[in-house]
Amino acid sequence: MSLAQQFAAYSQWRLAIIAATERFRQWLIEQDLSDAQAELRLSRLEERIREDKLNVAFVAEFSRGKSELINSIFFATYGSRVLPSSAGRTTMCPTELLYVADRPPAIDLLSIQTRGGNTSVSEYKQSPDAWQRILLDIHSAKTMQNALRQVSEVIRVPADEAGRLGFTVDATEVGAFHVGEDGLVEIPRWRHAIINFPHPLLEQGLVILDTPGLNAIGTEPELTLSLLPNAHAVLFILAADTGVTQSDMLIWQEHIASNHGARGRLVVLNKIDGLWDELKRETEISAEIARQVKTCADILGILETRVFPVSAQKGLVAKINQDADLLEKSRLPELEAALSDELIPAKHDIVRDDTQSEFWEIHQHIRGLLEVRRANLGEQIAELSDLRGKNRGVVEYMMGKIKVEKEEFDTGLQHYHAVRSVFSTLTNKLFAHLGVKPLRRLTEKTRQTMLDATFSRQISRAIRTFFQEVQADLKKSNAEITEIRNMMDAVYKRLHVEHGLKLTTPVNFSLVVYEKEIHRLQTWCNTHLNTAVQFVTHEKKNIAHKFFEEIAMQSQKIFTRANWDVESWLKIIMGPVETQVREHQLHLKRRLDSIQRIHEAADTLEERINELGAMQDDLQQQIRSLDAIAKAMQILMGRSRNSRRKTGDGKATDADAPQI
Ligand SMILES: Nc1nc2c(ncn2[C@@H]2O[C@H](COP(=O)(O)OP(=O)(O)OP(=O)(O)O)[C@@H](O)[C@H]2O)c(=O)[nH]1
Ligand SMILES: [Mg+2]
Repeated sequence: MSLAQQFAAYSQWRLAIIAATERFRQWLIEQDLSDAQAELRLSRLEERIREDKLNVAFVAEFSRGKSELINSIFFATYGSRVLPSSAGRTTMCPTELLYVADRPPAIDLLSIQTRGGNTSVSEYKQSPDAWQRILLDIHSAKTMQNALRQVSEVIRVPADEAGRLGFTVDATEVGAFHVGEDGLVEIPRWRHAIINFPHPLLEQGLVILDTPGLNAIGTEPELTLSLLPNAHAVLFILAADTGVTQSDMLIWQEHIASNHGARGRLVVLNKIDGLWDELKRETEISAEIARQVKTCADILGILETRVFPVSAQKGLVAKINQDADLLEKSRLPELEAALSDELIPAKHDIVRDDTQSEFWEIHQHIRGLLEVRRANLGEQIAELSDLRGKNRGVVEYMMGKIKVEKEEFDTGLQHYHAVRSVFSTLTNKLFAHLGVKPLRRLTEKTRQTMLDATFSRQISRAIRTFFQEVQADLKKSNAEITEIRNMMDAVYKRLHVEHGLKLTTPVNFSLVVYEKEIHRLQTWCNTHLNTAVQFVTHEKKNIAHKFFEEIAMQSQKIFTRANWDVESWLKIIMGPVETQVREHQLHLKRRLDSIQRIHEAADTLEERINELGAMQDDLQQQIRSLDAIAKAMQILMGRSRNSRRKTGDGKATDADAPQI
């Protein structure tokens, strides 16, 4: 299957998941089982799945053929080059291609001058006014090409201005910018471009990131810290005519190989058409290509199977001219197949994990609730059935027994209320360490220290202290999480043993993933920021300060997500206790009611037993419909596992949906 076909199949699957989630949401409302929280979680899940994006980044030194490769993989059907591709530096700024339906087709451009301030690209994304918009006429290839040529625009500025904007001006350093004969430095006109384009794959959530060569990647922290590590696939492109150069190696080491754990890294050896030679036999050419692939793999320290030799240019020509032989020779289809094998399973994983944590949790909670109701009803029917043929004295005895039970439970509840208050004290303590506000205060303090610093080591120390405090806060938060969990474990046990409530063990939770993310930021900081700080010039201090702003923003993002996770975990461990306590209270009240009415001869025993029997039938029916909904979702999830197996991914079955 081609990438487009696989993506379409995936999109259908995604729609089916959304439909199943929606059915579940409606059913909960109809059955009067929904609450505000479940409602919110399910509608958020639907929204997230619907709007979920899949990011593919193309990274390489300039002129390796990134833009041409994007044209050939995604835009051949337009009959010509959509992105500009030419010799020398072409793409001057990071360019995202995506589609958002409520915006017109356009290219939005952010001026390079914005680098002078402290605002990051992702913050600018929230304020559309900061961008210049050029509308795209998608029916005219010519006007589109003209508009897209903007990504290649440059301006000439004095060297100190270039420095202020974060460009390294140096005649000797690899990837640095040079002062021309006119005393000026040529720099990109734009800092970032976003192309909104109604292409079928982009409409389905694909986001393509085209990047400029080395000097631009290094100077825009957002690329290194956020866009590249978060991409679901990164294609690193080399060219057969240049081999692996020193600057290729720098990009590889700094931006791709160092991203441990990141999946979907593919290496492309482009321009293999340069090796085609009519005077050589096919086998000789293939051997030469294989030799180059091996050399690249050896130098980069990866498996040969991860290097894909292609000719982007011939692939594009072949697709436009519908020349099947040339397409095969370009080897583009092999790369496309590998790309979809990386992307689609990654996408399935994301949707499945998300569904797992929302749909299945709510399902299990409701399932548990219905089970409790069923058990309670059964118990009540058995209790009343036992009274058949018994005299008033026995009824009175039973009534007394239930009253005692109810009193005991009410006394037990006092303990539970005390626990609730400890729970809120502990969560307040937790949020005092993990909250975004305390982090902001710490950031502000660090920023001020950096501004006041006279020596580079003061800046380094401020950064080190910042990370130490952030890590310490996470550590303390983790300890508090353990304390809360242990307390809840004791509460679960007590309610289970003393009152028969069906509570097993509270789910575990930890902040380890976030600690790792902070650690990654710190590593980046040590390699980039502290080295920049080694030079004590005024500009370097400025750059250090700007980079720090980026770190501050990234940490804030990490903390915001951590807070979100903690909040939902707290609800997950507290929720079942609250529901079950409420159900048990109701159950005791109903038992007492029934027996009182029988005692007062307001109801006959048989009438009451029959009534409860009918309620039991309704409940059975409710459980059956819930199981049917869950079964349908499980089949959908299974479909994702099967398609993963097809791709040969051994981890396919490790996150199965819970058994029902
Ligand atoms: N022979 C040959 N040339 C190619 C191939 N792919 C790209 N090129 C040429 O290489 C040059 C650079 O291609 P681009 O697509 O602009 O490269 P890029 O990596 O996007 O470069 P920047 O935008 O400058 O970072 C252009 O002249 C392309 O025509 C290929 O497969 N074979
Ligand atoms: Mg380019």
